Amino acid sequence: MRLLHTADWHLGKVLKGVDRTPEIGEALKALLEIVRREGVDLVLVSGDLFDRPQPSAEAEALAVEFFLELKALGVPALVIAGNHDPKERLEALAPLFALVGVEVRGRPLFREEGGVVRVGGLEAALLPFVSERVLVKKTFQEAEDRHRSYAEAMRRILGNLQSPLMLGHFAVEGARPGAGEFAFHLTGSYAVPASALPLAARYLALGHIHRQQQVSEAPVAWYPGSLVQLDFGEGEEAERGALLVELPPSGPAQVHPIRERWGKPLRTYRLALEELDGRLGELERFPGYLRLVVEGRLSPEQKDRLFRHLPHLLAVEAAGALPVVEAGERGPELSLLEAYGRYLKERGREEEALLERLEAVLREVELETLAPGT
Ligand SMILES: [Mn+2]
Repeated sequence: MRLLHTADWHLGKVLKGVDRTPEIGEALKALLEIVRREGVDLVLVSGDLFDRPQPSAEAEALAVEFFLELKALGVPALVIAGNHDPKERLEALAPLFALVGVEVRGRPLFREEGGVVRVGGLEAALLPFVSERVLVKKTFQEAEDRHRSYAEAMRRILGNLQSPLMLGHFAVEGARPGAGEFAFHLTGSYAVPASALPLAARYLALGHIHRQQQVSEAPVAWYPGSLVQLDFGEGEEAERGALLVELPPSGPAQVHPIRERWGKPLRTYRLALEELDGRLGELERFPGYLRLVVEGRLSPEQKDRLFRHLPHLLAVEAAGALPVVEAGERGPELSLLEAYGRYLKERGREEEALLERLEAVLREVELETLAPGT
């Protein structure tokens, strides 16, 4: 059986006012070409199809188009939600997706509840993102306790889902981050030790970390990486793309990495103020998006001039300081959740758990407002 494993599309991603969705859409077309060319039997999408709980209509349209094209090719797909996805929405749409041969799980289920499905004569376990907040309820626990109880709870869940094939969206201990975004999970060690990975799996299709890498040999477990470079914090050189997986009738999977450079590159230039004029030509010619970190004091007029001169310049920051100027004003208005995310980021606290808590509160308020009789 031939599988194409992909994850972390982040459709709807807006980087400092620039919507990356069209670039991600191009990468999805390239994936379909691989499915066609390589005679893929099954596609695995291991979470973070979307970048936020309320994705743009264009983002949704591109995902729908992708799965309809797969259907036209006669190729089924397994899909799990990641931490960025509209989990409930995916869950609600699951019966509709099933009509085109796509099995979608928005929230985690145990084996007996349908956490394991059959596809092409094969059993597959589907484990969408499980929030640390839900798994570790006592927020006043010692940090070390919290991380240990998270790992223990994940070990139990994984043990319950033994299958030859498994999809999961979580960080495995020791994984090399692709993005600043994930440093929290790794250093904060909300990560699953490799010893907790289910040995019955002949292939474990992971998502969450944006750098392509193998994280375990037994069971064989890989992250395919994101489709495009999503953030300046992700190295331009970090491996990403997709994975072509051969699953023989027995024995472990063989994985053939597909390394691609879909989308535009993002590059940070660190320059002294005096160098700026001399290197303007080089900056102009860079084919992707730019961030400048400048040593020395730039006047507001100088910044304006830079933004006017370099349309692909997205941010100018002072070296050693928090971001001071952003081109974000060009973009759509920020939602409350995005604004809070940006606030946390600017303070160096990209904590997924805090964002999720705010999201849950907002949802509760919404439900209360919409509840009948109120
Ligand atoms: Mn992701």
